Amino acid sequence: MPDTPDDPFDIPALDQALNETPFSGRLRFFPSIHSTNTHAMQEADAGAPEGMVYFADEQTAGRGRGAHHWSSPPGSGLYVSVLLRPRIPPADVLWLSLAAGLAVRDAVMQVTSLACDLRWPNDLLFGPRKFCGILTELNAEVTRIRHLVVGIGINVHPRQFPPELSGIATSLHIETGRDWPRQQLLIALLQSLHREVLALSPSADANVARQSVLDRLERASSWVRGKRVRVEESESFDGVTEGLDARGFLQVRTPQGLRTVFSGGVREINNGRGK
Ligand code: BT5
Repeated sequence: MPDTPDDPFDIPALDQALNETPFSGRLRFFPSIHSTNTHAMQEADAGAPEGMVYFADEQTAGRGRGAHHWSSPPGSGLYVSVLLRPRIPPADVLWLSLAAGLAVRDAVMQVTSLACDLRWPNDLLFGPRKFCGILTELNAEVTRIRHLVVGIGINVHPRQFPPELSGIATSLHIETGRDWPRQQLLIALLQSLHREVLALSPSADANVARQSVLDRLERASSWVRGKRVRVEESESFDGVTEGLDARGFLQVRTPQGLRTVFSGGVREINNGRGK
């Protein structure tokens, strides 16, 4: 994209800014890579330590959930994957995934002063358009997580999107009319993520941290309550969102009763049609 600004990363300065987090000394930058998540999962399998951060200027095969693609052109976004080895049961991973969304929201607010919306579990939007997606991938036994990779893609500089995304995607530039340095966003994001992960760790008071995640999502997200949605799981259904349960799952009121969304994508319904 010719109108993308020059916005390089200064790795030593980044490292210095993160010196009070476990990410210091563990930053790996790639001018171009297939997918930072794929790479992080491979490195994790090979024994890379917790706190490794893999980020790239461009992804040639950026991935979303399932078989979805994540558009990751050079110089225009943050594409970052963080390797964690949390000592929590796999059933509790949703908390980290929800907290990652809150961490991005907090970072964007710190840097741009803009408050964005959150669509369960962790899409970040301005109005109906998404500017950040998070892909959390896991390698686990039934009771133990071997490793977890939290992959975050943020559209920072794009002025426009290809036709297939223009109706559903936005960027920080489009929302504010100016460019924001990726370096500053990445620092704020990793600091914020560190705080969230620490709060949810077994040594902290996880119940307090979980309640805080629930409370902040209730306040920040227009999707948690009172939104007419279509849930696309193995069998799709429509209803109105009715808060999160004690495990962090979205509740949807349907004519057949209250249903829990476990894995599906959630879309708003307007005039009876999914959008
Ligand atoms: C996500 O998937 O939203 C998770 C995206 C995670 C991307 C990060 S980047 C760093 C790390 N490395 C990776 O390879 N991935 C992670 P999902 O909810 O499935 O949304 C994907 C859908 O969003 C696509 O099917 C498109 O419709 C749309 N989309 C694709 N690229 C987009 C973009 N740049 N901005 C907004 N929407 C996009």
